[in-house]
Amino acid sequence: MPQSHVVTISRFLVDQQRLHPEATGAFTSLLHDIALAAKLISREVTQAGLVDILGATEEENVHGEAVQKLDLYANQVMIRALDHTGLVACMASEESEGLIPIPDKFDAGDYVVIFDPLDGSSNIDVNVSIGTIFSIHRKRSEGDRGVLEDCLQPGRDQVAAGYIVYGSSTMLVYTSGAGVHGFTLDPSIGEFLLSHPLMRIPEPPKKVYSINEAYYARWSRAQQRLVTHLKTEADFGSRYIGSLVADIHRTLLQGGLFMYPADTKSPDGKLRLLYEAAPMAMIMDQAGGRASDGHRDIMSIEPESLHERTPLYVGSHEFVELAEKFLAEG
Ligand code: AFP
Repeated sequence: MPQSHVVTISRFLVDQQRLHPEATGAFTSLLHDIALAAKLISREVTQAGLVDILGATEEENVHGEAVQKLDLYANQVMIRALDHTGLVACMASEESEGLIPIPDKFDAGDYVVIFDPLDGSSNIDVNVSIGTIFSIHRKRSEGDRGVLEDCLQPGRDQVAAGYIVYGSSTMLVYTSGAGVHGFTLDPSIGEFLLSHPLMRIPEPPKKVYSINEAYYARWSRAQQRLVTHLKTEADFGSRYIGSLVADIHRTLLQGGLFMYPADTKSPDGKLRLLYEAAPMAMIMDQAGGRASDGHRDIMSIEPESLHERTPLYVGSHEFVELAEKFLAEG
């Protein structure tokens, strides 16, 4: 059916900016730069099967995981899209151990951008959806350039967060605190078009839990009881892709409960607070859902280090609360 009007992401961002007469346009430009990076990464991801770019490099990232070539490419694209704009104070990435400073030859700005350039990269070779996740804070230190402390802010202080899912189509989903909006990339014109304005997690939600159940034996008794309850008494179905952005995107669109709990092998869980859990928490929060580490709101956690991990329970409000109830009972 023909659309009565088409709204590009650029148009949408400018319209949003107009709602804030005090806005300088810096934030709009920053999101625009991220959308450009997303298009470049999307192009490579969709061509990955065509060119000889697949397969792991010799390098490992700071977590000792094999880094694949597309991760390095995506990391470079994000850094290069943002480092010279004069909008960013500093950056941090899953692929870099420390802070990524803005080179001295460029001006620095007020925003701190933390990202996972290509999450779920072990899925690249099998053509499963992967994604980029980003979290934006305002610099709070006094100096001209950002410092580590600027990155170590709780999720509730994010000014924006979002992800791009490279799936059967490429979608950019973001919030800047005024609802969650989704844009689908039209590859024929190279534009993100508004396809999902004001996204809300459905109510009532689909009863679906999402967890890597192969780790059952490593879970706490409470975690085991929770999953047993969901499938035997609460009549839930199950879906697990193993690619966070894709699992969260489904949960946002259909409702449900995504879990990556602590276990005996990973006592703090696997997922990273600053560039996985916190941005997804802001999105879910804005869409009417919730995110918790099982005991407290993800948005309230004060980070201590850049690559810190956290257990994660995210999705429909009532299901996250149910998980917390089971975990509190021990
Ligand atoms: P990779 O980047 O190594 O594929 O890890 C993806 C991820 O960080 C996240 O996207 C998934 O939700 C989670 O790991 C899957 O972990 P398991 O393989 O342990 O289920």
